[in-house]
This record gives sequence, C-alpha cells and structure tokens, in this order.
Amino acid sequence: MTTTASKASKAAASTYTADNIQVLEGLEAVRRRPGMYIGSTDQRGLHHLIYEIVDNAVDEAMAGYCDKVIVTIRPDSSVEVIDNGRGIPVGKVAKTGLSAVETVLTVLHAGGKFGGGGYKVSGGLHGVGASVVNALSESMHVEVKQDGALWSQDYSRGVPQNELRKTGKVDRNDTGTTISWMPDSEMFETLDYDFDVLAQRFREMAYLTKGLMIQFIDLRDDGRERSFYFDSGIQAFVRQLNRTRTALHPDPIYVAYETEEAAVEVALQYNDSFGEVVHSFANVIKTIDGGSHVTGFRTALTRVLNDYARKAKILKDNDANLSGDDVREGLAAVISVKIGEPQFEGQTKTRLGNPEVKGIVEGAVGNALSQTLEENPGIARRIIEKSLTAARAREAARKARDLVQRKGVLEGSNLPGKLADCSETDPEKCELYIVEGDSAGGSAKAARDRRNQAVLPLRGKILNVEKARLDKMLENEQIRNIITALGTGFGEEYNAAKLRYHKIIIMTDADVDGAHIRTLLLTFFYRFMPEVIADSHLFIAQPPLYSVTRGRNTTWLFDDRAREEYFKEHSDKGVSMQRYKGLGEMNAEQLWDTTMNPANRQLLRVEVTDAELADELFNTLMGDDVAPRKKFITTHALEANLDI
Ligand code: 0RA
Repeated sequence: MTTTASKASKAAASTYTADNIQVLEGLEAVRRRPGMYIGSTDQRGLHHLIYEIVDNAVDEAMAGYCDKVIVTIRPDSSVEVIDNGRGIPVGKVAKTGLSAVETVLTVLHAGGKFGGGGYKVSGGLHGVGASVVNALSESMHVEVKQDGALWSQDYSRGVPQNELRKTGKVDRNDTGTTISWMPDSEMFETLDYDFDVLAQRFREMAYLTKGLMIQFIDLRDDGRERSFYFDSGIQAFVRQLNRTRTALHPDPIYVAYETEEAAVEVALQYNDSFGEVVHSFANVIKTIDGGSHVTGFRTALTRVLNDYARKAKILKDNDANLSGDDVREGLAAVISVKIGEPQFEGQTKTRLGNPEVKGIVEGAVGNALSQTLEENPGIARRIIEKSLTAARAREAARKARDLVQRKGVLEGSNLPGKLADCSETDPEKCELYIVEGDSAGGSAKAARDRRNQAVLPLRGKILNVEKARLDKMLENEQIRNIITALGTGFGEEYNAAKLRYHKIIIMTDADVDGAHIRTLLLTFFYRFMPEVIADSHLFIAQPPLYSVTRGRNTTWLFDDRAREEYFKEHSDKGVSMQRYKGLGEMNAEQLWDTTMNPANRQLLRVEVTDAELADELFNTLMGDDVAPRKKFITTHALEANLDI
C-alpha cells in the first residue's frame, strides 16, 4: 500500500499534503472495517457497491442532467455503470487539491457534500459514496466525457494508478460518466450477484425518478436484460400496485410539491379491496418502517376526508369521525420525499426521522387532496362511502369478536369439537395438521403420533378471505375453528405467546382443489395472522404423488420429476405404480410413513421474503380479476416449491 501511495503522490507532488495522507487513512479504514461502511461483505454488501454508484447517477438524473443509466454485470463479476449526466467535473477542487473526479473517488463522504446545501445535491444516497466502492475494489476505471474530451483514470484498491488524463475526443454534446470496478475478492465472501434482487431495486429507482431509463444487463451465464422506464413515475407505481384490483377512480391522485428544504411526491388510488398498501421512500431509499413523511400523509388524509364528508353532509352531525384505519382501507399509495439530510432511525435505519418533513407532507397532501375532492365530487363520494363501509364493518367485526369470545366462555372451552388435540402441552413440541376433508382427517387422526400431533379437519372449501369482509370471515366455521385451535386471536389482537402449536402444517391433496384450499389457507394466514408466517410456524406437508412397488419394496415419489428419474434408473419390469390423487387413498400407516413421520417427511416452510411481491401474488391468486388467478393456479398448482 505504501509503495503504490508514493507512486501516486508523485503525480501530484506539489500538492502532496496532509489531505493526501488523510485520503489513504480513510481508504485504509474502509478496508479494515468494510462492514462499517457497506453493512456486510456478503451478497448484500456486494449489491451495495452497485447501489452506491447507481445512486450517483440517479442524483444526476434528479438534478435534471441525466436520463439514462446502463448497469452491466460482466462475466468476470466486474460491473460497469454508464450514465449520460454532466460527467464528474475534471477540474481541481480547492479543498483537496485534486480533480473532482479523484476527490469523489478517493475522499470519504465526498460527492454532494461539497456541492452546497439543498436536497438536489444529496449525493451518495446510501451515504458512503463512490470512494468506498473504490477502496473495496481490486481495480476501478473511470471515464468522463466532458467539453468534447474523454478523460480516464485507473485505481487499485482505492489508490490512483495514474493521473486523470485526456485519452480521446468526443462530440461536445456527448457527456457522462462511466465507472467500472472489480470487487476485491479478498474483501467479499462472494462475487455472485442476484439478478432479481438488483432488478427489483432498479425498477423501484426508475419509478421514483420519472423519465430515467435504467437498463440492466447481466452478461453472466446465458445473459439477461431488463429495462425500466416510467414516464409517469410513482403514478405508474400506484397503477402497478392496483393492477390486479378494481380501482375506485380511473387515475391516481397525484401530489407534487417543492420547497427549498424538500421535494414531496405522493400518488394514491383507492381500490375495492380491504387492504392498505403504502410504500414510502426518502431520497429513493425505502422506509419500510415509515416515519415523519408517512405520519404527515396519514394525518392529511384523515383530516381532509372527514372535513369533506362533514361539509358534503355525507357524515351527519351525530356520526363519529372516520378513523385513520377507515380512510386507509382499499388505499394504494406511494410517498416519496427528497431532502438534504435524511435521518434514518430505528434498528434497521428504515424509518425517516426528520420532524420538519411531517408538516411539509401534511400541508402538500392536504391542499392537493382537498382541491381534487372539490373538483371531483363523484370520486370524493366513492372514497368516503368506502371509508364509511369500512367503519361499519369494523363495528360489526367488533361485535362478532365479542360474540366469539362470549361463546367460548359459555361453552367452557375455546377448542373446536372437530379438533383431535395432542396430549403434550408445550407449544414448542406441538404440531397442528390442518387437513382437507373429513376422510383425510380420519386417516390423519389414525396415523398421527397423538402425543404431539393434533389434527383439525376442514370440511370442503373455506371461503375466499381476500374477497370476504372481516365480519363475514368470522361467520365461517372453518376459519373460526382454526382461530380457536391456535388460541392466539387474530389481526391487531394476535398474541404470539398464546400460540398452541409451533408447527402448523397445511396438508392438502396433490390436485388442483388441494392447491386452491392451500392458497386460501395461505391467504388467511398472510392477511390475518402474518406473525405466524414471519415467526416461521407455517409449513406445507408434502404427500407423495406416486408409489412404485417392486416385489416387497415400495418407493414413494413426490413429484413427476422424481418419477421420471426413477424410471430412468430402473427398468419398469415387474413394477407396479400407483398414483395418489388424494390423501384419503393412503391408509394410516402409509400416511404416517410418507407425510407425517418427522423422521421421513418433507415439509416446506412458508416464507414471505418480499412483502410487495407476496402481496401481488396473493392478489393475483385471490383478487377480482379471475383470468390471472386461473392461470396461476393451473400452471403452478402441482409445483412443489411454495416458498413465496
Ligand atoms: C456535478 C458535480 C459533481 C459531480 C457530478 C456532477 C457527477 C457525479 C457523478 C457520479 C456518477 N455520475 C456522475 N455524474 C455527475 C461534483 C460533486 C458534487 O458537487 O456533487
């Protein structure tokens, strides 16, 4: 390191000062504790490098100078990011004595920070800047096109290998920056990027930066490519969220407001579902835990809808106000703020702190929304009717809940009659099999280990919970049986400590009906007991699809692929094969051996790794639009992997 450093300093000998030493110390610090700067050195950290560089280009786009970014992963795992912005300035920065290019790429926290205040030059939105990427790269190459010239410079582990020098001529109108780097394999546990994770992030960035085209090219393996461009930005995002639902008004309501301090953009559109989907961002970074911008938005929404409903006499004098929950039922919204110095709070830094943002968003949304309602009384009425229905349903659900609880007290026990419980009482050791149909339920009861395995049979199809209201849902006996068997309550009243079984295993037939019931159950848990999934309590049993018997040996095959492989390896002479369409076709011993015995069985754990994706999936499965639902169920019904 020292040798390379002195080589580099020769180039700028006259300006070799304390600043340069600081630069080297800075880069050294990054290499010593990379996790401090990019979170981790696993795949996430590797992705972080790309985000850092792309963020710079997105800043340039936000400032109005760039409309295209091309990200390429090369076969050797190096990455190239090209933008058509102004190009990092090649001139000297007084404070560092270095070119702006070299400053941005070697000085920690440079980039934006010396460009003055205001949100537009927020720079390195993830906060650490391009110099960190450089420090963690075996090699980096930068090219800048500016004022008709092409400039280039090379680095190794953050240390310049040559001066920034003119290496060619370009058209005067042709400007931009290209940065390519090879991550240092000494620093990272893996150099394997996940195409889907990156593509999802670029899609989000493109939504939040309207007019910016992000092209993503993966040259590894067979090669893949995706381009993201949204002319209408977050309005397109909201349309996408509502794609599988029925909107209550044709166009999203759009709010854009800018002050010296902040830029606010909000798009919202109601649909006829009962859920709420709100995505919030600060400086293009997702704020999963919300924060001051979301609080400001919610306050404005509740206030404006109540004011309008009173003025239009939709709410009568002695009606109670609509609650926040009421006005957010069926809401799809995207909130995006851009500010100079975002403060990210909470353990995972996913909540926006800045208190001044609340008032700015509240004011902006309040004004724009009340104007929209005044100008579109038809839309206003539809939204408020929807909120009123929500308020009434909430009241009905409260009564239904009271009723369920009272009933439990009267009957002396909360447990449903159909439940065959286990004798063990430690929830950690207990399993509940939720089984399709009474006959399969009978087999499962006979097959189980009654010490720790309980069985709850469901009769026929349970109702579609995505389309059903809370109060309707509680009227359904099958659903009530599940809730009471688990003991936790549901929705806001869910109490994890009361869960009676730490493994809840859905066991349905390996046919299309079975897949449908499984989907209904998954939807129920996802919507009303998401904690069960988040805490890894939900599983799917894997009954075999075939048995092949040769003499006295029986082999169980779990899917068609296993069957094909079996017959590739074995001749089919003297073999009899049976297909099991339903659990009921197996006797108790077979069901135990193949599907319930912890020593042999295969369970799939249900996971929701991406809430947005899962939400969309469930809507595709359960939403109003029947066609995509059918398609999904028929093409995926018998796929083994249900991890979502
Ligand atoms: C204007 C000024 C500065 C940098 C940029 C533009 C710029 C940086 C990057 C990084 C990748 N692509 C870019 N395009 C433009 C100097 C630093 C500042 O004041 O922000």
